[in-house]
Amino acid sequence: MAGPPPGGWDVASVAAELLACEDERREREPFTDDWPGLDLDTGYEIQDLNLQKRLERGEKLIGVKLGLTSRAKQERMGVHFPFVAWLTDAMVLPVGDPVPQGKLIHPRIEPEIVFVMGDRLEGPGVTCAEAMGAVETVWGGAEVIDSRYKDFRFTAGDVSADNASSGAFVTGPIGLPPAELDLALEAVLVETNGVVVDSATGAAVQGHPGEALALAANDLARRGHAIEAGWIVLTGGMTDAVFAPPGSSTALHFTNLGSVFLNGG
Ligand code: 0L1
Ligand code: MG
Repeated sequence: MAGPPPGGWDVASVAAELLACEDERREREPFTDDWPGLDLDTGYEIQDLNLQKRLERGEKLIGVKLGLTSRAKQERMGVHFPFVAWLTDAMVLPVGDPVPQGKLIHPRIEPEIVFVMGDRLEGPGVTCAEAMGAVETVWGGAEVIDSRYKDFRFTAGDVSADNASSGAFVTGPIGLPPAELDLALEAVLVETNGVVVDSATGAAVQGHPGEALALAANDLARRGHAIEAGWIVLTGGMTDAVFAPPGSSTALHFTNLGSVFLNGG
């Protein structure tokens, strides 16, 4: 932790406030407005504390997600390095369900390459090739992000504390072994209300989504964790996220991994 927190905030009170904002669908200003010392590692402490609370209330840990692994995301959010957050079963959106507007504040949708792990992966020192060797299947996915911060305004500390704007996610119809894909070239078209508004390939994610997976394993090792067999890993938004208000429709069309459709409810 970088310096004593002013304004009465500390790891425990920020964690409690963020979970309350999530439960009450309440947005707020970033904590770093008052507590500039809330850095990435302090954010991770807050994230870990809230993971414990999520588990205590019955959620199951099912994997991890990366945030800000693409240049498109980094430039839009003004935070220029990637980081890791937790996925629980409460974040799974059943295929065909609409964006859960009743649970989220201001949802946005982003396309992701998603891994299901066949083997445990433990850093430090994991390379892209080692990481890909531990992957069982690759999927296209949609993450429905939601920030507890007004207008998605945050620093690295704020957003890591906020579990990387976690909301919900859904995976597409086709899972393939990694050897059957050239992931750097796997493309996605982002279609909103019938108009293609963005596109990218897997190379947008750290040059190759396997690099993001390696980064996650190495970052988690620093925090005393491994990526477990069977876990789901969201490797980070390939493009900027699109708004998903009620009445909207979003389709993410992957080259080989099928299409993911989400209506705004
Ligand atoms: O709100 C955000 O955009 C931060 C989380 C980033 C998620 C991602 O890059 O996949
Ligand atoms: Mg994401």
